[in-house]
Amino acid sequence: MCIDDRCEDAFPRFYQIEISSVTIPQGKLDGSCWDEPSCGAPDPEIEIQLNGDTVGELEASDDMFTASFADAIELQLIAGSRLRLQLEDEDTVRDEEVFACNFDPLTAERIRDGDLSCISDSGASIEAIISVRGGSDL
Ligand SMILES: [Ca+2]
Ligand SMILES: [Ca+2]
Repeated sequence: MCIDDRCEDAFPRFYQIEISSVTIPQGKLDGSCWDEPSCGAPDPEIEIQLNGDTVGELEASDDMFTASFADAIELQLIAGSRLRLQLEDEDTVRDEEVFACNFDPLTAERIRDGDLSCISDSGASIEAIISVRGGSDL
């Protein structure tokens, strides 16, 4: 991949993933509420899985249908890595999965594009970008 006229292999390399925003539908697929009592709004959380292992979690404020995440996750990626961005409603006992973006594998083309966003039929969405850690300092 090429950054500022310098071209290097895309893998292995450190990348950072930023979640710019997420949207959670008003109810679950079966029509029930995210949180009881009183049909509370969900508590957005992003779990990042690499090759099936959880490698990072980002939490937003509680009780929101849309959220953004200030922190970024840094990951070392090798060729053929499977990346999953899982949007959840954080719960006391067990978090509820809302929706996930899967990249199997995460390709150099996708990284060059920089966009890891995806959207579900039910209206859930994750807007995410991936960039080389340190950006133009390479
Ligand atoms: Ca819940
Ligand atoms: Ca919750």
